Amino acid sequence: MTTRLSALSDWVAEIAKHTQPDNIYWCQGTDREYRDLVRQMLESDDLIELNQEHYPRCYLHRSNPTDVARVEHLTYVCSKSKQDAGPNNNWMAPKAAKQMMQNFFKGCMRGRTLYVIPYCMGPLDSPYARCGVEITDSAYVAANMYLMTRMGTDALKRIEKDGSFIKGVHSIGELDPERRYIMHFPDELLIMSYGSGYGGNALLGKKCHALRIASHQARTEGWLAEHMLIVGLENPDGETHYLACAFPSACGKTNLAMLIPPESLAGWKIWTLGDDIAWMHLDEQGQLRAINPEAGLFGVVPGTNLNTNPNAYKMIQAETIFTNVAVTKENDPWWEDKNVGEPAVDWQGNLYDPKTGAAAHPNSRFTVSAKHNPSYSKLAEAPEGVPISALIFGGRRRELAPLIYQAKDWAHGVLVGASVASETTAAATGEVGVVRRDPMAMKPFCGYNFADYWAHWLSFSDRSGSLPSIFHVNWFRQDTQGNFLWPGFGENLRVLRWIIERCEKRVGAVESPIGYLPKLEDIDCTGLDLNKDTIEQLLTVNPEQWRVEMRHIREYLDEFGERVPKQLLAEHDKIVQALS
Ligand code: GTP
Ligand code: SPV
Ligand code: MN
Repeated sequence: MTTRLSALSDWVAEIAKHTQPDNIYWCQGTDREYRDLVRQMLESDDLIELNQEHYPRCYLHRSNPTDVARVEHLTYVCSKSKQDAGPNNNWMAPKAAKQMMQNFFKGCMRGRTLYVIPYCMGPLDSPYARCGVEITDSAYVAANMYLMTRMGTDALKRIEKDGSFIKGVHSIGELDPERRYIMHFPDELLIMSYGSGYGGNALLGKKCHALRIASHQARTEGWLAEHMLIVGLENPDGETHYLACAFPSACGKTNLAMLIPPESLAGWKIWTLGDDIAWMHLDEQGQLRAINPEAGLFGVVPGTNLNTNPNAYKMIQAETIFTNVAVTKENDPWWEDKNVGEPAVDWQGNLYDPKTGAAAHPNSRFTVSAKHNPSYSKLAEAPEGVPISALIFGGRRRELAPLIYQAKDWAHGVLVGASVASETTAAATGEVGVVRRDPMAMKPFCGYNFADYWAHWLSFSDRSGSLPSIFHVNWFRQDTQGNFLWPGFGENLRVLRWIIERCEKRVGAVESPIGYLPKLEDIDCTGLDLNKDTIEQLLTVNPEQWRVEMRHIREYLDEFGERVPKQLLAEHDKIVQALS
């Protein structure tokens, strides 16, 4: 196969000439092709067959032990000027960055196959969808892109029709952490990734295209590309509200997108649209609408069990690629808090020894097509997307942030988003558990200067009078012993219900300096083992702690200098005043 689009065939030829692969293969996106890829990877030991009786068509991939997460310190946004990338990004001059990458790529595919992967982010017939082509020398990447995107012949047809596409060049290289870089060239709509085979570093349609490059495009074109899940909540009367929620990596998006209502809320139904990325546009009526650019999930495995996330647990019983989990004696995949079986061999392939730490890597992941999600929404394929009633920001904060509060208006909501802070997780290499600022959960993913990004967010109120309400949640408050105060998971629907009632103006609230809080009696806690003190604690704003927090937020905003929108600082001042 090849293409009649010369911009594409010329580019593939140019990359092939430079990287010198033995073969070139154009992915068609058929099931048969996927099975061939799997067969090859089983032969080359890139995949290990799991117990096919218990886990049909499930495989295990063990990545290089130095290559188990995103590498934020090696990820760069190479815009023309450093200021355009902003203090939130690493920056290198485009020419120097490209030169360095060209040196890495020279001859790197000798002895390997070059896969050409045309893909479409979003439903193929959606005006909001955008296409790209990833060139890679990794069969694992090709197989994952098959499960996670609309890739192959149909995407290629759309690319030929559009005449344009995002270029992504990827090689696993030597998997040497010293020769590993993830480079973005927003002005050329180009991504170059070398030296990692892992998730967000290597599946270029995901974070590199659908967030970093897309956020840059979204700014110039007037839309939003966000690190958000999209979920539909259908009440017992059959009315559905759609929410888009931004939580940092490994902070609960997949879980919330697939949650199962608790018994006390029987009659509610939850529909998943997306679990990681939302592209949102204003329609002609000024309604914000969202599509999920992805078609599959690359989700955190540890913690998934029949209590926390039964939908996900069932979804990954078949047709799933597991990366870096442990295995049992029976060759079933195993992970911490699976609550079934015992680990025999750890994620690195060694006999499991509890002294060496977790059996599954804390950032072990499953890859699975969204079609296998029992709660997958039919509207996930709707070209026009779904109308969003509320936007929710959240972080992992053991103290300070209450369970839920509502921003007073859009501009305040933008400040709430810009102020998100969260404890770091295993999703990126580096220390775990330290609080860091992660505005809109986009710290690792915004493809341009955050100051300009906040201005872009603020500008939406000039364009629509019916924007969604904005909320902030925190499922992760802890007591002094380190126990979570809130049960979380399915029980989070109790909080989401209050959010919907607020959107429908059916419930009141208590005004506080930081926003509107629920009255205690308005969060239904029937059937929860939660005493009144705890719920009070979860819904309390401590002015002393918040004054300190506001100081930290201001210091953070000041890192962006003159470029920070005055309106955002004015919102900040208002809260400081209300707290004093
Ligand atoms: P990325 O895929 O990295 O963007 O992450 P995500 O936001 O989709 O995170 P995910 O839903 O996979 O959750 C990651 C971790 O948070 C898992 O270990 C979950 O068990 C845990 N978690 C999710 N929701 C809750 C919750 O409501 N309460 C508590 N205590 N933990 C949760
Ligand atoms: C994240 O880290 O936010 C992820 C996983 O969703 S990865 O695709 O590796 O970025
Ligand atoms: Mn993510």
